[in-house]
Amino acid sequence: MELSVLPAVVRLFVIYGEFENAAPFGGGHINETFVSCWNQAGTRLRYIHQRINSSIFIRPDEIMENICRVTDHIAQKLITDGEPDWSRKTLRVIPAWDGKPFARDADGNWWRTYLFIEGTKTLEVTASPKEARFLGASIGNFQKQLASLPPPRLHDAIPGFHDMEKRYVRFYAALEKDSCGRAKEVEPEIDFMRENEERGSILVRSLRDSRIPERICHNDTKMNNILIDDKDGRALCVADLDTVMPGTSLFDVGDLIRTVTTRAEEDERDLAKVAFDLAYFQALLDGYLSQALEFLIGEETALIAESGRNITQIMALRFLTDYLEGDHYYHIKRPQHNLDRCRNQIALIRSMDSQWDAALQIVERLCSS
Ligand code: ADP
Ligand code: GN1
Ligand code: MG
Repeated sequence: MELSVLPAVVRLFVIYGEFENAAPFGGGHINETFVSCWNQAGTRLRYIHQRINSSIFIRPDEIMENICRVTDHIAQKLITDGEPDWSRKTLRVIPAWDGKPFARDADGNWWRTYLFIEGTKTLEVTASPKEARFLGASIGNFQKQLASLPPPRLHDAIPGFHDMEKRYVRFYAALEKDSCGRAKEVEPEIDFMRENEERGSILVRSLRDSRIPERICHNDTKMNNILIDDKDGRALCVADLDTVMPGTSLFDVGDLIRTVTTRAEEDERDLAKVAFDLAYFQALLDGYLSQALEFLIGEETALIAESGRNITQIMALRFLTDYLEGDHYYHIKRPQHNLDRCRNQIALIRSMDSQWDAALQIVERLCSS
């Protein structure tokens, strides 16, 4: 995208002051994110602008309706609870001049704007169990806050997003087509996917059969979607709300386990570094359950360890599918980036498997205390 469009784009939104500059920001795989600086009567303020990836989110208007409902609800709760820092603890949507929570540029691209939450950072890896605990607590709290969102049901931002069975259908179609001739390079990964297919559908089957309840969840709780307060290292605000929709609490705890329990980044190529760490697992769940145990049912807690393995598997499958299809979905920075990510996730599952009984015992202990 041409950066020269930014001055016109940022002026589509209701922002007071003189626009100074704008630049790319953050490292998400899906949207394009920018930060702009404004001079507001002598004070410098910043905003986040995102070009919504409308080939992935085909109804950006519905996404923004979900996000407004969710952020307004959380803001109301924080204010009612007397939280002075409420405007940093939830994203705040800035409307466009027509009052809508999005705007379209001259080329038809969809844009949105948020207040920039100052004094925060995001993590690509966790450096201590304490950080893991904060991250877990923030998602438990997010789910708790949204448990009281009044009807109607949120829109399905991406139907079947964590539906392993549907993801396998697409994987097999990509394999059959093999449009880039890459299948022959990835036989061990394909074998892994086949071997784990049956086990992988446990979450989606449990949800479909109503053995676990539908709840509003975030669906993309990897740790760089959580803003950390520079001041005290606590998880301050849950960001990247595109995928907030009905699902199971286990999708969120599973994605946290996937990203928080290893010191390696998701695309680390040295697989010896990709290790599941029980101390971080315990701290993460201790934080999560400090908020969530009051509403989770036994059928959910029984699947917590499995959820980490499950969401790691669905990511491995999606990275591999994208690699086979020619890297259309995730932003990549090198030719085999998606394959590296897939191998990394498989390595993480193997490491989880090697410590499985200990992980189950941790969950059992935390849930009974
Ligand atoms: P993507 O969907 O591409 O992952 P995100 O919504 O996660 O995009 O945004 C990308 C990054 O921008 C985040 O990881 C975070 O670092 C930063 N970010 C997003 N929203 C804000 C905000 N309101 N204030 C400060 N930083 C933000
Ligand atoms: C994407 O948007 P981002 O980068 O936070 C993806 C997630 C994956 C993640 C893997 C809408 O998240 O599902 O877990 O990459 N989001 C979407 O890093 O597909
Ligand atoms: Mg993100």
